[in-house]
Amino acid sequence: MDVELPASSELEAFLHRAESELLDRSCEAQQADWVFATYINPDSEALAARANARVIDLTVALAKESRRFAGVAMSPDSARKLVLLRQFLPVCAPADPAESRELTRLVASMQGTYSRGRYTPRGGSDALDVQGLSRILYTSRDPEVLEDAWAGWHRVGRGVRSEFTRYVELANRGSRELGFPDTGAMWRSKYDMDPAEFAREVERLWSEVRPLYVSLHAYTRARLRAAYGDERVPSDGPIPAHLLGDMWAQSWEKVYPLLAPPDGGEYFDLTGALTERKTSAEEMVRYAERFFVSLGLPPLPATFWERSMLTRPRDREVVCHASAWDLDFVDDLRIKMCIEVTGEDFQTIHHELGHNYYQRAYGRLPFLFRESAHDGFHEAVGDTVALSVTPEYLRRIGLAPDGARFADDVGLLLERALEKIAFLPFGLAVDAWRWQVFSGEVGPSEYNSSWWEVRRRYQGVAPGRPRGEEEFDPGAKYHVPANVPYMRYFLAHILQFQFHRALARATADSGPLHRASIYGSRVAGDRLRAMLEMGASREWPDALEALTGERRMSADGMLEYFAPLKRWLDERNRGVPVGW
Ligand code: X8Z
Ligand code: ZN
Repeated sequence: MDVELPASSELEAFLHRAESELLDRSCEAQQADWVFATYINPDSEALAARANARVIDLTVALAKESRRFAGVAMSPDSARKLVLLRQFLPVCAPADPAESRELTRLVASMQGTYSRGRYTPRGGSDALDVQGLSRILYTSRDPEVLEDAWAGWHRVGRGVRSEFTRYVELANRGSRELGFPDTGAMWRSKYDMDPAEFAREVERLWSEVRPLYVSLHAYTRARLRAAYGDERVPSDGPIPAHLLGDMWAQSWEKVYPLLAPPDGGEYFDLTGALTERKTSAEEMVRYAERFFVSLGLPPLPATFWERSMLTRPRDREVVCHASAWDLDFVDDLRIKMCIEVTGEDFQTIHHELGHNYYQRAYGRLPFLFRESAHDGFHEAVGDTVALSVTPEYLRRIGLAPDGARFADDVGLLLERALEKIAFLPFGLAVDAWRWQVFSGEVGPSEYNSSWWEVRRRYQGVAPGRPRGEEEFDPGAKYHVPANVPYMRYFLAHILQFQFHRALARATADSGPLHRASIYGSRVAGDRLRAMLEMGASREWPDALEALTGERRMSADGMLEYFAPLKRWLDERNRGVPVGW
């Protein structure tokens, strides 16, 4: 017996309704999330949870309903929209409304717990949040002080563990109802390829850059051993995670002074230059905006300046972790950050505006296309621009005086590598761990041991002292309690160099990549815009091609950028143990 298929006009009508309802509910959820993130209290938490549950319920219902169009003749756009509808959610909830509400409540509550985390360092009098404790991690060189601040912050994970355990259960139930084996598989299905193939793709990219990481790791370990002593840093084992200048040992540029090549020239102190000028948070954002404008993109709307949260309010609890928003999915752009006047935040601001410029570029497309090509693209845009914040650029815009002394090439590259290359295995480890958790390969009784096992395997780092199962160290990294997938940042770190190389070459800059800046280049701006304006309307290889002419993600740009450093490191590492 033939089953009659719905007409394609019925599909068009369905998509039209789906997009309009999703836009409506998503705006409501964005508004509730914004209020929650900038004013944490039990009411804003409950409202955000409720609004998010409404988006999830609607999306899950629509995704299920869409199954009846399988086999219907349709346009490429409609086919693409059906794919995107199934991938729309960062987390699926079970059909049971009580369970979907419970799930979104858990996510809001875990975020609140994380944001309220405080610890008073030994001998101190003030309870510090993650920013304050992080400052200790990158300013102190006393290993006891470092370990105290590190362990103090990581206590926040304990309060996340039980909610996380239940969240895994509910999220998996929701993913299975939509036909995915588990939530990790659902996350891996968002890359226009088979989920298993995506996992292999990630391993391929990692294998291309791993030799560079291993060289950097060996050099760093040897220098930290010289600074902190043989009893604190092993000659051939993992590096203690609290000695790398960052709470999660994810980026190591803060320990550059301990690692700087002798006679490598001074590293320009951007933090010092900004502080000396008494640069305000808003002025920091203006610098980044001017960069985007120099590429031919429009200035930010007036509402951006009226509605953004640029600094930490004194009178209430907020989510300080930086993020970029588009509340109406058109041009109600905002960032939310607790900006400090540092070179690091100068870069993060470029990162966030990259999100805003992407959002605005795709804001006129049909709703389901208002996304990046894949989530790694979203994370890569602002970082690509920030790679053009070179010494020469800082001089051009007058932030560095004419006579400023900069590190030589090796110094510049080493600092960048400590930020970008060191990050790669951390970017992998967070979701390598979560994928195991969602698949059930790792159960709650091994959450913490498996976390350190994965971090040791990829990063070659270890906690200063053994960590038991009473701790929950993944819960001390924002994206875990906040339910934000993390593989996007690994991909973005590779992609930004691929983008940077293509844009630098498009401007006919044939010099070394680390000296290239696209500032002021309309040619680069047009290329970038061509990709941004596509949003998610096409599969990501099409978007990649629009910017780079290539259809495969490749680490070649990154390897070319760091090639002189790799040679230098390998010379330094002669006679030094490599690996862990
Ligand atoms: O979370 C972020 C951005 C917001 S999407 C500030 N990043 C990751 C992190 O902080 O862990 C940027 C780099 C990696
Ligand atoms: Zn981001």
